[in-house]
Amino acid sequence: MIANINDEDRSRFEREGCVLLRGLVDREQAGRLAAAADRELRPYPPGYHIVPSIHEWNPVFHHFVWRSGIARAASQLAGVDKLRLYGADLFSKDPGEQEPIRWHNDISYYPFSDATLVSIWVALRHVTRDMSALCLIPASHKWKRMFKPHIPSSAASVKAIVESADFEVPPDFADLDARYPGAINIRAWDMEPGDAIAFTGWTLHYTGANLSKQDRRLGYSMRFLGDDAIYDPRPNTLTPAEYRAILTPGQPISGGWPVIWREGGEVTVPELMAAKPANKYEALARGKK
Ligand SMILES: O=C(O)CCC(=O)C(=O)O
Repeated sequence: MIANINDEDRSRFEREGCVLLRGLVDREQAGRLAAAADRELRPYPPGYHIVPSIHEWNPVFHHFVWRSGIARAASQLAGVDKLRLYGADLFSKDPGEQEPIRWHNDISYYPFSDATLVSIWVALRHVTRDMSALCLIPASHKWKRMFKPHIPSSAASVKAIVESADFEVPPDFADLDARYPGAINIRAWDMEPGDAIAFTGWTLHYTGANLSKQDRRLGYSMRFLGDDAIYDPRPNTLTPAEYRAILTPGQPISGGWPVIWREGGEVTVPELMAAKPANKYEALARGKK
């Protein structure tokens, strides 16, 4: 079950570019997702792992993304009646893992110059600030600035494309916060399984080390895209070749990423893949130890 979005959630999302949604997903469902994530992560050594598109082959994530009503919650926040699924990533940080994901905003490495873009990051387990909670800079979406992307990946090819974008490197707000307590307005929350944070594609965010000695930090981020997204095939973004062929630079997108929510209408749910595609998504997963 997905909780309803209320007016206060909506106006905070609009005002601050991020909003905490306590209990958005019920605890049992979050527990099922966490167990499925642990099973998927079993072959990986301890570390910081990103598993993109797990919903394409894992039935628990497929059901959650396509049938739980989470896309409806995103549409209520954005105030739109149609959304596409841009992507969804599982982020896992094992106990003691120090690797941060540096401050970044997501639009900088998506092929859009502007877009209604709602990410919903769901805590699948308990998380605290010391356990690599998601940290955000409220109202940074209003700056409308592209920042240098960061992908904590050993995939040299992906890093080389995305991180060579010629955008400014944002300040290390976490370091500034430690050095000048109270000077920087950072939003970060302790969260229980099923709590979620929604944020826009322009909102700066970061996660730090997981200092827990025993608990894996598990977050699941789904990215929803409005039809107003203006296609901008900059060299430092990743767009599937088959989408590139049908999208027109400078125009709102008219196809490609699948429609996941249409108010009062049906959507076509893609079939679950029989198995995880060999090698296709390994590139972003990394293990250090
Ligand atoms: O959970 C993390 O470590 C990073 C999350 C993130 O950057 C995102 O959801 O866009």
